[in-house]
Amino acid sequence: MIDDMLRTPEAIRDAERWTAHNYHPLPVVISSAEGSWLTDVDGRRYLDCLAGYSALNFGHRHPTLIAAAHAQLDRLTLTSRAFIHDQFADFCRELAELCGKDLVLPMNTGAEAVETGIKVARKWGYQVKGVAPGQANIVVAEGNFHGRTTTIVSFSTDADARADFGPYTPGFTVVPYGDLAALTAAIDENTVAVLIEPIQGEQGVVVPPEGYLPGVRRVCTEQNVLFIADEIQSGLGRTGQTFACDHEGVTPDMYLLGKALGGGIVPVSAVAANTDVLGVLRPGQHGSTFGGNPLACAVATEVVRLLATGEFQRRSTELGARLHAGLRSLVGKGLVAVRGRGLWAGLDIDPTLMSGREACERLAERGVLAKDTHGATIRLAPPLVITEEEIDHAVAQLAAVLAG
Ligand code: IF1
Repeated sequence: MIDDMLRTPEAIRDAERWTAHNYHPLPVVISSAEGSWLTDVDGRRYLDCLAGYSALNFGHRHPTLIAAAHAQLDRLTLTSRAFIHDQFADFCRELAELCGKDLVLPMNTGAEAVETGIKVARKWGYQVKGVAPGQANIVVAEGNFHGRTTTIVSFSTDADARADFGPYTPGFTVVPYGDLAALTAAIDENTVAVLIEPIQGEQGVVVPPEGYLPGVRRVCTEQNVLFIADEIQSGLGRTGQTFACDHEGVTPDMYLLGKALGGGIVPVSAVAANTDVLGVLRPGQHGSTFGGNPLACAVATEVVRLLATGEFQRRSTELGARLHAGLRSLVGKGLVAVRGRGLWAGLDIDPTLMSGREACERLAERGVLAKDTHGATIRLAPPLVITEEEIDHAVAQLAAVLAG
C-alpha cells in the first residue's frame, strides 16, 4: 500500500492531539482482533504477545465470553449494589470456590482490588489483631507494581510511577523482593499484612527464589499477619497454574484478582478471602458504583468456568515450556537472560544491541506485538490460546530482530 494512503499516520496524529501523553504507545492502530491476532486500520496483522498485560488470557473475543456478554447486554447491565441481581451470587460463589475462600468482594480495576485489600487489612488489624489506632503497617517489596492510585504509588520504588504525586500515604515498609530475612525483620506488632506479587510483572517477570513464598506464608502465620497475594497479572492461568502461588502450594489469606477476570471485555476485579478477614466490613464501609455489575458478573462467571476445566492452565504449562525453550536458545544470541513461568516470560536483551523499546518496534515491523518494561527488558505474555506454530513464529521473529 502506498504510504500516503495509509490510515495509520493520521489515526496516530489524531490520538496524540486529543489525549494526555501518559503513554508512549507503539505506532500501531488496531481496529479488530480475534484469538491471538490483531488487525490494524491498514489491514496489517499482528501476533499479540502482550495480551493486554495478561488481561486477554483467553484471547481476543473468546466466543463463550462474548456470547455471555451479548446475552447479558440484552437483559440487564447495571443495578448498583443498592439492589441484588440474578448474576451476582453465582459469580461470587464460583469465584470463591475457585479460590478456596468463603467470600468475594467484587470491584472493577486491579488498583481498586489492591486498595480494597489495604483497607480490609488495616481494619482487620485494628478490630481483630488489636493494632493501636492509626498504626497499621503493611510490608511491600522493592520493584512492586500494584496500580496507580496515590496510596499505591506511595509505596512504589519506581520513580516514574511515584515522583511528584505526594504527599504520600504512610503505613508501608519496603523490603527487597525475595529476601525472606528482610521481610521477617520488617514485621513488628503494628504489621497487619504483607502485600506482594507472587511473581513481579512490571519488574520484568521476576520469579522469587524457591521457598520464598512458603516462607512468607509461614512467617505471616506465625506473626498473625495477613498474606495478601496480588495475582492480578500472575493469576488466572498465566503461569500454568490457576494462581502463581499454587506452584509452591501456598494459599494466601487474600487473593487480589483482576485483568483476565473480565475476559478482556469488561473491567472486573475482586478480593477473595475468608469470613474472618472480609467479615470486618459492614454496610456503608466500602463500595463501588460498578463493582459486581450484571455484565461484569455474567462475563466473569464464564471466565471462572473456563478456568475450572484446567484447560488453560495445561496450555500455559505445555506451550510455556515450548516458549521458554525457544527463548533460552537465544541466550548468547542477543538475549542475556530469560525468566518466567508458563506463558509468561521476561527477556533481558543485550543492552549494547538495542533497547527494549527498539526491539518491540522492530518486532512490530515483523508483525509481533510485545511491550518493554524497563531498559532492555521486554515481557512476552501471549493469550493462552496461542498455538505451537504461533509460538515458534514469535521466537523466530525475535531471533531475526536480535540478529539485526
Ligand atoms: C499501567 C504495568 C503491568 C498489575 C498488578 C495491580 C495492577 C496491575 C500486578 C493494577 C496493572 C498494568 C497497568 C498498566 C500497565 C500494566 C502493567 F506496566 F503498569 F506494571 F501489567 F505490568 N497489580 N498493571 O500488573 O491493575 O488498576 O491497571 O487494572 O498502569 O500502565 P489496574
